Amino acid sequence: MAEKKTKEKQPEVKKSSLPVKSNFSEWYNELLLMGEIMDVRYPVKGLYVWFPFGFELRKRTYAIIRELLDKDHKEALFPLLIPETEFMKEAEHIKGFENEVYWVTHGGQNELDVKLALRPTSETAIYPMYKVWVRSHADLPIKIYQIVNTFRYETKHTRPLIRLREITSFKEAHTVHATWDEAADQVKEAVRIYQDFYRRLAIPTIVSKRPDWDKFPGADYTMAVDTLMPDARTLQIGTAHHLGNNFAKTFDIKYEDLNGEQQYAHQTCYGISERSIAALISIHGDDRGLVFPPEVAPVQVVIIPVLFGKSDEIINACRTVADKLREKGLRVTFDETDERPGAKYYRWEMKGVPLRLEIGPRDLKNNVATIVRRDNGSKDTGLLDHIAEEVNKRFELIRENLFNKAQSQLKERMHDCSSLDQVKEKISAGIARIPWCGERECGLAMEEAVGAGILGIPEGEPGKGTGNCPICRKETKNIAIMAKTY
Ligand code: A5A
Ligand code: ZN
Repeated sequence: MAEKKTKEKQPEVKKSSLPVKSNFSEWYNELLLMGEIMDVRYPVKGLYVWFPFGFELRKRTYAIIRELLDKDHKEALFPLLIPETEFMKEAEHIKGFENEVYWVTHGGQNELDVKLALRPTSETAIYPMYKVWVRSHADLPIKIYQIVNTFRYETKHTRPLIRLREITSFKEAHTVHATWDEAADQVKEAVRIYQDFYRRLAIPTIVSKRPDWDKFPGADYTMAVDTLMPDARTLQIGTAHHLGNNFAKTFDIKYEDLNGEQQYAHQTCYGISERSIAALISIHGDDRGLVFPPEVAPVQVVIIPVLFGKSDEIINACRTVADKLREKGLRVTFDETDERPGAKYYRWEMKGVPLRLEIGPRDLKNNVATIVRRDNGSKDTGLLDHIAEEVNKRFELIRENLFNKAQSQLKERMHDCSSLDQVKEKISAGIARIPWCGERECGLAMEEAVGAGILGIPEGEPGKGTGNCPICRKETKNIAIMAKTY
């Protein structure tokens, strides 16, 4: 009752209120609220609240990254507060983060002797401990990750899930190796893990080596995973950094090698955040709301009785189907509310439920359910006797369709260019590829000229192209990708 009243008073929360996806920014913000992912009304800029439904999506998404990492990483947990003395050790790292750090200066009324940073990332919390933990080559490699909140005083426009001041779902891994080459292999492995992760979310990715001026502060180099958002801007959804022995030197992380000599260790770190969920929502969602791959959908199947008059028979059939599916471990909602079917369809479509099962008198007579796919709207029937198989078969199709659709959209919006004018034109709708000699001055001039960033040279492609650098005209085999970025 109460709900009905508010609905009448606030017509903007009605059916027509989700903006079309082509108005991406409005669509995104409204969908987070209507889909009950995030509440953006928390009274601190850049901080948002996970609704229970959104949190469940987060839980399922992060279960995948945990599963992938747990194969050969250990999960741990380090403190949120970092003493200024540790934080200030690595010069490049400080330079990169000093304008983004929140400081704790007081305990109650007392001013602290040593200020404490809220971690913007945890190198300086973890590496003092690695100094203690690493003794000999036999202790290596170490591969540890944690999933925590981190704080960054972002000055660019904040956006829910995309640019946060409290990143609530920061998965950071920190590894220690004997040699530089082993660390380099780990960076490759990290990128592979992230690609597997995003493949499970049906999100296509572009992997590239960031230009030197855009690498992680304190790293030798940075590999980045990006995806293309509907508004034609790319979003960096993961990074893996080769830290060389830069941090080992400042934090004195050494091991005794086989010859009994002390050596500096080599390190990597790699991270993802809830941007993964921003990408998931943005890439798959449509004008009707959320669309989820079955693996992460909080509700995987909704069952809706189609009743003409009161029918215990249909209700019972729906219950039996729900039980059968739940027995197979599926997440099922049987919507028994007395709303009209149309209103129910609308609600569960908004929530991204991959399959809707309708059971009416005719279905029951034929011993089938009508099955409607959320991803493409297709409608057919499945035998009640084999309902779990029918459902799982369609889950597979949905997963593939979502990925293929997203992948072909990405390909369609990726253009080979030979001049900066062409780049300028193409990046308003997507991603541009253009020869680049690889020199810093040329790269910066290219960014300046088109008003967009160089993501980097795509993985596996150095030396694969041919053309002339648009700035110095030198012939080059390297191709850079350029895009407007978040
Ligand atoms: N220690 C390493 C792993 C690190 O901090 N790397 S990073 O700065 O690149 O962050 C890892 C990932 O977190 C980024 O690739 C980006 O996807 C995400 N991220 C960074 N800042 C963010 C912010 N303010 N809000 C949401 N996600 C963010
Ligand atoms: Zn050049």
